[in-house]
Amino acid sequence: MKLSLATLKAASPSVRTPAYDVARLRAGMVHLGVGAFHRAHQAIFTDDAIEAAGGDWGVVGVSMRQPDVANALSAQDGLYTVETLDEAPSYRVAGAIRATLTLPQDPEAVLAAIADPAAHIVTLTVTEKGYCLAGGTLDLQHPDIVHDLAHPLAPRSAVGALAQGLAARQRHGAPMTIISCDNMVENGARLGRAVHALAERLDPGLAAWIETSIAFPETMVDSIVPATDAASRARVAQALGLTDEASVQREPYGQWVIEDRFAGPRPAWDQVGAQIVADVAPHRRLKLHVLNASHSALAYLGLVRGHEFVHQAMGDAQIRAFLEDLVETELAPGLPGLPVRDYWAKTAHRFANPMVDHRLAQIAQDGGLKLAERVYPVMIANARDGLPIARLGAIVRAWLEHMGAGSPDLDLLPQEIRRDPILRAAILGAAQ
Ligand code: CS2
Repeated sequence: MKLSLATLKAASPSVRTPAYDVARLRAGMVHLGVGAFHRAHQAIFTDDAIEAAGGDWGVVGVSMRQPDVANALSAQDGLYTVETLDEAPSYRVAGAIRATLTLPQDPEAVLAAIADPAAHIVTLTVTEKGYCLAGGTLDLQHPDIVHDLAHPLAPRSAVGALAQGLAARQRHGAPMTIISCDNMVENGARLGRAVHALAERLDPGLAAWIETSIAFPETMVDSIVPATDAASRARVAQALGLTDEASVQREPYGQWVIEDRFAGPRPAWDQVGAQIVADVAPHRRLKLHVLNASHSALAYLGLVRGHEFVHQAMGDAQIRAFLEDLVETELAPGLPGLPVRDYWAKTAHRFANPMVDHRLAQIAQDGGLKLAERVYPVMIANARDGLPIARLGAIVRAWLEHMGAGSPDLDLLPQEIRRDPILRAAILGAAQ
């Protein structure tokens, strides 16, 4: 039997299920990119917030390209299981996702969901490349943006869906909060500028309304969510007594820091562990440049040394020593005022969790875009301040070698890095 509203009562009593009436929950939010990270992170904060304080905060989850996840969820009435990978794994069924759509198949419905006056918030996890940015602003030459300008009612990009959804929303004028939940520097401001830039080209009146009525808070999101695999699916089925084609797995740790800049109401996220703060930047700098940067280091250094998972690469004395040196000599001095060493100690403990089979290959994807957020900003600042950058350079080199099957392909570097003699020397290894 498959998990659904009809079978939920048959789920094993050891599995936590929603303490609210899922069937009566209505949607108050839209999420673009309903992948594993959203289901394991924001949707769980939302599920907790609904349990704690009520409210019609159901989520319309949108698949941006392939219909598979949306179809699997809709066949289960939006229900899915989260497996938490602790010493003894635990399981809960989440009910926050109330409807699913696939953008290429249902563009009108996606735009209508964004325009719906009952919806107050859009959240996004579309990965770095989903923002179609170049140099921090919207790339008007990006094929998806070129497409969305020509066919605004059938957008392909998140930015296109938001601009056109807001165009429909402007008719009734209700404000909205749009929250980027991807690992990027200035994620809120950049998304805001991108949506504004596209709107400007569609209709300057729309762009002006967006400026006054739509909030784009900054965020930092954190939880390690390995791609769902057959082993996790099997454990879920065993624990639940039902099959689940949309389950996800995650580590116990989860953090969400959101800038206190909402245009309207929000779920009681602050009552269930999310931090609503005036300034996200210090939290995000720590996370991006310590956790995500060392994650990328583990991926590129670990794969070439024959490791498959993060916890294995963490057990490699040479890699571990590299990371400790990186933190001590380059990250701690490069991020003054932040508790870098303490944060790293906790992060190292999380990375070493043997229950979490997080594939290095998953982290290695999209290296060019990821390093631009995680590594280059500290590398550039350290070089400017006369601080060491050899290890940061070594991460970049390891990525270039990963891409070039052993020989670094310098053409992959952005011009400002390639042309800077100090950065270039650090990457080529001549700086030590
Ligand atoms: C990882 C992140 O895949 C990656 O590039 O570094 O997804 C990481 O697992 C999360 O940001 C943790 O919050």
